[in-house]
Amino acid sequence: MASTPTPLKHTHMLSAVLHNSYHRKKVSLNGKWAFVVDPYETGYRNHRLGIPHDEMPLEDRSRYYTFFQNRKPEHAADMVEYNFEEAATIMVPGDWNHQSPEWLYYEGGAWYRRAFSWNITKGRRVFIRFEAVNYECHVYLNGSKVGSHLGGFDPFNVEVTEAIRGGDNLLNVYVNNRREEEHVPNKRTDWWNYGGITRDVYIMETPEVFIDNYQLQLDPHNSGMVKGNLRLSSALAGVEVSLSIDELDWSYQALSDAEGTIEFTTELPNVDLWDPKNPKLYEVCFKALQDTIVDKIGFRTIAVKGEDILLNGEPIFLRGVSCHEEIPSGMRRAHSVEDASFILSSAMELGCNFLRLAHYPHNEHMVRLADEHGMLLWEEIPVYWGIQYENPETLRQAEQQLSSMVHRDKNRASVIIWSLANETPVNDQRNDFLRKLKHQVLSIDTTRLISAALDRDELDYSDTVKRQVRISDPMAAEMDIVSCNEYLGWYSGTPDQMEDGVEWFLPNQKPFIVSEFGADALAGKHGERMERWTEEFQDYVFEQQLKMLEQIPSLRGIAPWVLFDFRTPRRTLPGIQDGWNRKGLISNEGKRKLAFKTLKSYFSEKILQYESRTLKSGLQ
Ligand code: GCB
Repeated sequence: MASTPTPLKHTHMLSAVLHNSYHRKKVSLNGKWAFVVDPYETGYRNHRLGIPHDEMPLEDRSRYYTFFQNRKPEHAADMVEYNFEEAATIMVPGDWNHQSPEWLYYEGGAWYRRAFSWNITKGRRVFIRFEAVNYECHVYLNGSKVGSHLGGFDPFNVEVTEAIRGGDNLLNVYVNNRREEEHVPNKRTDWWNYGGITRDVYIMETPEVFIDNYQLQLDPHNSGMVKGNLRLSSALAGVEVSLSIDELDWSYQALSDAEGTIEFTTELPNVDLWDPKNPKLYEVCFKALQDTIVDKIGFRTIAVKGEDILLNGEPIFLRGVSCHEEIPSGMRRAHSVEDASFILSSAMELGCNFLRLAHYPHNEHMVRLADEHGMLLWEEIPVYWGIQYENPETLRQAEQQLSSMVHRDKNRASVIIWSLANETPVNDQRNDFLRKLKHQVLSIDTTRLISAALDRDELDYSDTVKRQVRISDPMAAEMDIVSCNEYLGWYSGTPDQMEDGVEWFLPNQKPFIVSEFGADALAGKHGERMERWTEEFQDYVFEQQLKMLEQIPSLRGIAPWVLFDFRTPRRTLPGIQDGWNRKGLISNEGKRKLAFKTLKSYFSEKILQYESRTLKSGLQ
């Protein structure tokens, strides 16, 4: 009897946030792991029942083998049909697709295994942290299940205090990147679905009670004041918690309440404010019981007033670009500090002060670097196109991804916008879905702006009338910044049709950002400016767009699509696309296309324009 695998619904919610694990002491598990590709999920599901081994009734489990048991034949006649010792190896972190030509388009299940040794320290708790695994992940330590996770771009922690042994340990990780309708994103995206353990993995030790989560940010509504909160890992009352910034000679103490939390608003005098020209970070030390953790935090405010976006009270223009987390020349996911720095420096070369990290949470390295280099960020989750807005499981997954992104980055000065979604169809269920997401962000962080990349409509027009574009999405009214992806001159008409101008109908009294516009061009393909796919056509689109956008009084930023050409199996045009989206300003081989220069000079003009408007405080 053939068995159809049941879709997986279960996943444990992993409770510890372990905020700022970035600066916790840790032991890296990066490196070479054994790797077994398992397209039929043989090592994971019972082949007759089709259900995962760890969901089978206990009495049945021993009858069937699974790869996490790490069995070895004891006698020559024993039958064990897997062998990690003889298996292929793979580098962690790193998507599997680029690591062997056979795995280039692989989507499905795979097993990872690595051995490590450990010294147990009494009274310490131990966690394994995965910065990201795409998409479904089950973790087994020494043959026992210790956790699981769904979601391709958000970090999670698995507590292994009980399961870890002094001496040798074996860690098995099952990963499946099969696309599913109920996932976030679902089956249809315009980017390649890299699989595997794509970001760092490490072990962290904490005291029995540790500082699990905190936030310290300037109060956007009270100048000179800082808002803070901190949560211990246990609901312990009366624990003395202290925060200090030596450089400012500042400290704050409080006792935890019955939930193990503190919450306060207090003065933070003499702060040198963080901004793109002065990305000043302070070392902040948090202490409670045996736990001490240091973070680097920049202090700034971000707010909107009418049509302005105010950074530290001064109007700014967001000179941005959108980017994926991909190293195109390597056809791989970016995962290291060096990778993040490569992407960031390419945006800085354009003259950007703003980067839209599309379409999912990027690596923490990127956010930390942006803090150090003064780059403003838009972060988003892959609530993208037509996911299942009516499905509570889809909402749960979106909320989990959003909450872990906001928790991870809520102390980063660079992050100014949380984006809830990208190009999502307007209907009641979707509106409700986005409202729930907004509510969730606000339950964690009230110091940043909320937006979403919305669609726009075009009104009917004839050749004699100016084109008319409007945003009629009701969610626009609920955003701090109205943003939309508009592709005039590419998906909608041609660039010459923009010569007569375009009339925009936008919600009143809100800043407006164009979160995407662009055009495909194959680097090195030249021709007339009305010949599609040439650099000249792309450049013409950019020229027309920039001219048009300048006419919009509430325009406060742009993030054109996209910094680099990126891989996407949706794009099949032979000789031009061949599996790549060619809207990059930089090609997959690093060539700057004509439009790169056009955008760069627009940004230099913007710098001058804003410099003269903000002489008092200097350019943001
Ligand atoms: C969009 C999407 C982006 C696509 C882009 C395109 O609106 O947000 O993910 O890659 O258009 O090139 O069509």
